[in-house]
Amino acid sequence: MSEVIIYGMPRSSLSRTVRIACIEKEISFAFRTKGIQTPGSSPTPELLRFNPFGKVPVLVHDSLVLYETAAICRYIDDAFDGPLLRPVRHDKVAHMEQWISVALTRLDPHILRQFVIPMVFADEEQRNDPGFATRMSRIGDLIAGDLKVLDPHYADGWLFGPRFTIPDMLIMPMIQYLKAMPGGPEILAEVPNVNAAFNNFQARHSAAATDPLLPDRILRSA
Ligand SMILES: N[C@@H](CCC(=O)N[C@@H](CS)C(=O)NCC(=O)O)C(=O)O
Repeated sequence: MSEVIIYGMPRSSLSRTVRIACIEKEISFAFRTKGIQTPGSSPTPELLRFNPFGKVPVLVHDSLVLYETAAICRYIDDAFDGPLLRPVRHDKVAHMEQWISVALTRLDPHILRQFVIPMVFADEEQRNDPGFATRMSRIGDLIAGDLKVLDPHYADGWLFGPRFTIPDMLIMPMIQYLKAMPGGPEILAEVPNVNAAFNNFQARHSAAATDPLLPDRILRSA
């Protein structure tokens, strides 16, 4: 069998999730960013060859080409020996699917698409628009509400107690971006279990090995 290749962008949260899954599964993989567009540009022909929607991450393994983060993570978990990235009991697996959906259809749009990305990429004119601060405050409130729902489920460590599973791998990288934004630490201060889980995440090898190393320049502009 050939090596797993992950195509992604260095600072893409979802690309990071699948890299974390590979590291936690203890498989060797190559992370390739060459030929992939920079954020905000049109998808490159190279990427469109693998994913007609022009998004990362993409996994290539032998003849398998796979896109969509949740599908990639499940494949990594099922196709290789190594620590399980999911719970064992069927009811818990069903709950894991629930949290994966929440992470991808609610937390990702709220935290990354509607809060972090506008904060980082807004130009001077957008920033001076009085509506900008109002929109950011409104979405900050939505995120705070989402995380309050999550918080009791992180009371025993990860979502499934001691086992670090796929939804944690989706959620924790989002929390890292949130924490780096103005207002983010205040939101996290209200959810101590999520905050403690994030501190545990940062201590993991998979987190350190995939850290987006956000430059001051980006953070200052946010
Ligand atoms: N539903 C997709 C979403 C993928 C996605 O939106 N990826 C972002 C990076 S986190 C991306 O490719 N952005 C680049 C672009 O839109 O040009 C998944 O779960 O993988």
